[in-house]
Amino acid sequence: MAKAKIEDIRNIAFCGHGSAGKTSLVDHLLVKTGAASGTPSVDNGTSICDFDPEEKHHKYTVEAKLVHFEHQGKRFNVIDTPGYPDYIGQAISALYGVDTAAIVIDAHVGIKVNSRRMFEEAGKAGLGRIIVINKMDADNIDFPGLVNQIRDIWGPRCVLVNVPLGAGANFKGVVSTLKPPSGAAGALLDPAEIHESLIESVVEVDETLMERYFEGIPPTEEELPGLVTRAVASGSLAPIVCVSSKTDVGVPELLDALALCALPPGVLRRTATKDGEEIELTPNPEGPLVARVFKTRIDPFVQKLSFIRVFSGTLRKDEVVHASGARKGVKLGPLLEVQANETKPLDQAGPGEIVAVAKMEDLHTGATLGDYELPPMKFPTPMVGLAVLPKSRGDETKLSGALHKVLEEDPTFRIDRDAQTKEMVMTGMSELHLQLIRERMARREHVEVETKEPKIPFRETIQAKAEGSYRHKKQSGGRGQFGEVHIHMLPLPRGTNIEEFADKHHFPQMKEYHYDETNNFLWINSVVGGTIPSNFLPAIEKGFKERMARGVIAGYQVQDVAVNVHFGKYHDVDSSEAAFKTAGSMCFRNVFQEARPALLEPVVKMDITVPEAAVGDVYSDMSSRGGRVSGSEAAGGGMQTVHVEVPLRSVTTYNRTLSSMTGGQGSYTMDFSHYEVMPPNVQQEVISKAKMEEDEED
Ligand SMILES: Nc1nc2c(ncn2[C@@H]2O[C@H](COP(=O)(O)OP(=O)(O)OP(=O)(O)O)[C@@H](O)[C@H]2O)c(=O)[nH]1
Ligand SMILES: [Mg+2]
Repeated sequence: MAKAKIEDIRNIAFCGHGSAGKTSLVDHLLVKTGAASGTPSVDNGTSICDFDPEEKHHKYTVEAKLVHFEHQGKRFNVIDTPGYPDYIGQAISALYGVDTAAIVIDAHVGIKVNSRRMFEEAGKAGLGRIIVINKMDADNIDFPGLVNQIRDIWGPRCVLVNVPLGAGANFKGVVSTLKPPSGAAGALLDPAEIHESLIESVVEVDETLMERYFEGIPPTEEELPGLVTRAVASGSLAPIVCVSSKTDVGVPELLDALALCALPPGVLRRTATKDGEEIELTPNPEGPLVARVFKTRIDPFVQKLSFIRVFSGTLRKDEVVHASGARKGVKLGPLLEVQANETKPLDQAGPGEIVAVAKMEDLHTGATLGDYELPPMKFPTPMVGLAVLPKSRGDETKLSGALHKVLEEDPTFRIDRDAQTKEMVMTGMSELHLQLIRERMARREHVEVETKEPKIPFRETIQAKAEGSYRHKKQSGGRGQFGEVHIHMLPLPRGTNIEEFADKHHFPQMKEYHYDETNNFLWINSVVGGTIPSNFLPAIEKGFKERMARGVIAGYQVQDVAVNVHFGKYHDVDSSEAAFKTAGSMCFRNVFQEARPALLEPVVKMDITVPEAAVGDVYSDMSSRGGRVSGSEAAGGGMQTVHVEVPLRSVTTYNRTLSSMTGGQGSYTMDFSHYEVMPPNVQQEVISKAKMEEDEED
C-alpha cells in the first residue's frame, strides 16, 4: 500500500476483560477489510492474532499482537491485548504504542474488573477511549441496564454513537446517534435523545460552538469530526459502539466509528526531555527523532523483535541511532512492518507509525530512540515467586538462558538469585502467569523445570540506633591482615531528605555520602585525620553491602539503614582492601544485632470484586489473614469491589480461596504497596526456619 498520511493513521489497542471477544473482533476486522482471508476462529485454533502455540492451546490471548488494515482510506494499526489480569503487563505496554484504547465489553456480563483497570490505565496514559459492546447476539442482555452501568462507573462522558436494533437472536443492526434517522423502530434506546447528549459532550471542547449550540444552532456536519476528535482527546467523550463479531452485525459501523473517533497521531500532548529541557512532540517527519521500544517479542524465527512507536522524526533502515540504556549507538537493520506473525521489510517509518526491528540485542522494552528521553514506562510489580530448578541436572545454563529471554519480553517478570539459598527465583503476577512461562520455556527451549513453594521477599531492618566497632586482625605467618572500623548505625525512614537527616543526627564531619535507592541505604563517610586511609573506604562500603545482601538475622536483604563510618585504625603493612572489607562486613553484622533488628514483609493492595452476597465472607476472611479493609464500592451488575491491604504471605494462593468462596465469580487485582514490620510471632517462625535451613546446609 502507499504510505498513509500521518493524519490518516489510527493506532488502537483493544483491551478489556478476558473472553470479551477482542481477538475475535480484531480477526474479523482483518477479514472484513480484506487484509486477511478465511474464517479465523479463536475456538478452533485458527485465529490470526492468537497464533502462539500456548494461545491456541488455552484459547485465550497471552501476548499483545500487532496487525494492520485499511478502511475509509485510513491506516489502522491495531494491538490485540490479553484480557486476563495475569498478563496485564502486555496490555499496559501496548498503551505506550497507541493513541486510543478500545475497551471491549461482553454485552452479557458487563464491566468486569480488568475492563475497569484498563479503562483507568488508558486514562492515566492520557489516551482516547472508545467502548465497544461486543456479543450483542448473546442471550439475556439487559441493554439499558448495561448502558446505565457503564455511565455509573465511567461517567456521563460515555455516550452511545449507535444504538442496537434488537438484542440476542434479534440483533439486526445499529442506528447512528450522530445522524439519527427519523424513525428507528426496534431501537433499544431512543437515538434522537442520545443525539442531544452526544452533541452536548462534543461542543464542550469549543466555547464558540457551545454558545452557538445553546442559542439553538447545532454544529455543522463538517465541524462534527473535528469536535469528536477533540472531545475524545480531552476525555469529555468516550463513545460507545455496539457490535457482534460473531454475526457480523454492526461491524461496518464499528469500522466507521473507529475511523471517526480514534485519535490520529499528534493530537495528544506528549513531551520528551533532553538535558532536563522539555519539548512538546509534534508529528513532524523532519523533526528530531523521538521513538520508543514499547514491546519486545521473542520469536522462534527471528529471535528477538523490538516494536517501536515513532512519535517525531523519521526512523530509517540501517541507520545508527542513540538508544537509552545502550552503551553505544545501535545500528538498525531493516525496519519491519508486522502483520500478526508475519513481517515485511520497510525502508523508513515516520511519526505515528509502528514498526519492528529484529535481533537488536542492545534494545530493551522502554528504551527511547533518539537524543530525547520519554517518561519511563510503568508496570505493576510482580509479587508471586517460585524457586525454579531444571529437571535434568546440567540444564542450568539452558534454564538461565530461557529465563533471560522471558525477562526480555515480559515487563512483569523478574528473576533473582536468592542470596541465602542460592536458588533461582522467578517472580510473576500470579501462579497462572508463572505456569504459562514454564509452558513457553518447555516449548521454546526444551527446558523442563521443577518449582518449589513461593518464596516471599522478606527484608531485614533495624528499629533503633546503635554504634560499635570491629577489629579484623589475623597473623598467620607472612603478611597479616589488619583493619578496624567504627560506625554509627541508624534507621533510615523511606523518603528521608538526606541532608536534613545528616544535620539532625550531627554528622558534622560528613565528607561524602552514597545513597542506594533500591535498598534505601545511606553510607556516610566522616572519617577525619586519616584514621582510615581513603583508599580503603570503598572496600568497607562493599563489605557493608555484601553483608546487607546476605542478611543478618534470617538471611534476607537489609534495607532502610544509614551507616556513618567515623573512625578506624590501620596498619602500614598488614592493612589491605580485603581486610577492611571483612572488618566492614563484621562490624555491620555486630552493630545491626544491637540495633533492635526486625523482619519486614511486603504488604499488597488488593481490589477484590465479588457478588454482593459474598462481601461479608471476604471481610471476615481478610481479617483472619491480618488484612485491613479500607472500604468497598458497587462495581455494577450486582458486584462489589472490596479494597484491602494485606500481608503478601497470607494471600499467595488466594485465587483458590476466592474461587471456592464465590463459585468462580470473584476476581482480584494485586499490587505491591509497602513493607511493614511483621508480627513478632511470625518473625520468630521465619527466623527459626532460616536457622534450621542454615544448619542443614552445614
Ligand atoms: N456469542 C458471541 N460469542 C463471541 C463473540 N465474539 C467472541 N465470541 C466468543 O467469545 C469467546 C472469547 O473470545 P476471544 O476473542 O478469545 O476473547 P478475548 O477478549 O480475546 O479474550 P482474551 O484473549 O482472554 O482476553 C470465544 O469463544 C469466541 O468465539 C460474539 O460477538 N458473540
Ligand atoms: Mg484475546
